[in-house]
Amino acid sequence: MKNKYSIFTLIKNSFSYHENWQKAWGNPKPKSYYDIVIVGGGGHGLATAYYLAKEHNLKNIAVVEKGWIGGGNTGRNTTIIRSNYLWDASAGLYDHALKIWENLSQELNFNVMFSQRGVMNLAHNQHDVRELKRRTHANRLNGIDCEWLNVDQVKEFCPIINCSPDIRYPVMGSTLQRRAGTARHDAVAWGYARSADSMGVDIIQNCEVKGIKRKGDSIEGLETTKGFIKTSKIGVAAAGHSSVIANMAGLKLPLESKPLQALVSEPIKPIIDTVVMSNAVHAYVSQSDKGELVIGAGTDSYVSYTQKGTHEIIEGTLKAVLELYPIFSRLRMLRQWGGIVDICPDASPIISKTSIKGLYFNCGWGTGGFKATPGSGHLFAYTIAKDEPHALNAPFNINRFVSGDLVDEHGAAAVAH
Ligand code: FAD
Ligand code: PYC
Repeated sequence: MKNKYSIFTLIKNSFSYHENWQKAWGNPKPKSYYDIVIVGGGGHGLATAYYLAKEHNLKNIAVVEKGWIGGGNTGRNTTIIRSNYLWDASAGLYDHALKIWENLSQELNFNVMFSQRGVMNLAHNQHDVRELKRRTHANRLNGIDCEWLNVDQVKEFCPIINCSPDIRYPVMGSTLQRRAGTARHDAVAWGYARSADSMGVDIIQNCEVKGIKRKGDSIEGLETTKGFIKTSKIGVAAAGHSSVIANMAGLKLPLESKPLQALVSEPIKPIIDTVVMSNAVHAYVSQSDKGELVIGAGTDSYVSYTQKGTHEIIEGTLKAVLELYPIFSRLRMLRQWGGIVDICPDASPIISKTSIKGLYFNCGWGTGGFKATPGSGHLFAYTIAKDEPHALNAPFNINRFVSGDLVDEHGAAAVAH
């Protein structure tokens, strides 16, 4: 494995996280007033609070989380991190995040196990080949590393892929982004939470937002299961549930919420030291540091808030995985789960002010927001603190659905569509 950190460091970090949580964070009662309340204690919300405190010197901040921090999509995703998106706006956004990932463990003094083991995107037909070659060129023009591998090079880089021309979806080449890779999902939430907490941010778990109080076009506060919290700025980072919260303020968002599922196998010795995505067959595979194969599927085709998903989707994914990697045929599944992702019509996110003064949304990441966590938190904090977008998130404003200035992204994981 090309990982800089050992499993022992991870275990040590996990223990100190739990001790710190009990001793230092506890679970504070909300104060009656905060300058800013972030809704959602996932990676995006916690990173936002961290950058608000660190870069904008704002300290009277709360993060309210209905469950436990990192228990949403942050702790449920397959941790693929890459920035090989097609359009300039997306490339700018995701590469901003990737650059922060490269130094995040050091910055937070917390091992997020960022591992630049490379991400491959396989092509299975002429259309894929053209689309992925076009993306390779577009990435390079944006200064993003990307290579095109022919079939022999695919076999050399990842020998367990079945490159026979006779299979149902033959491999015809692949892109490779070497700076891309994976990280330890919940460590990202813990690392940001610990640093935000040390700068005075209140992180309040088991605190569900039930209502948003407005006075005219301004925010007055939040109704929560722990009482009313007065505030003049609310930043929502509640993936999957953004529309529900927008409705509380009388706003409608152009989002669909759907289950996306994943699974891991029983742990085995190191067998795949990169990440392989295959958008055409909706299957992607990597191996965690514990040895489990991490396998992702496509979204369910219907909207729902059930965090599980249908077996039909998993079956289709496993058929594709077995054809591409016959060596996995006798492996058993260890566990399967789902998360709810909210998807914009153009497969790009929203990081934006709204028509309501003091209400900001960070949502619509669909199947691909984990990779964006540090960049998204950084830019959302800027937008909330300055009440205007940073140049990098300006294209991802909410008004694009009125103006028609969409960022119709083709580099989003195909599982988004
Ligand atoms: P979350 O971590 O979901 O945090 C939002 C929080 O808001 C939750 O903890 C929730 O409890 C809380 N909340 C909701 N409603 C309320 C309320 N009313 N009051 C208070 N709190 C509330 N992305 C990638 O880049 N790469 C991948 O490989 C990848 N794979 C994925 C695989 C799966 C199976 C899934 C489900 C997603 C995947 N994603 C991936 C997408 C990624 O997980 C998300 O885009 C990202 O984690 C979103 O982070 P977040 O902090 O916004 O959301
Ligand atoms: O956005 O790269 C991605 C991704 C992979 C799996 C789910 N999302």
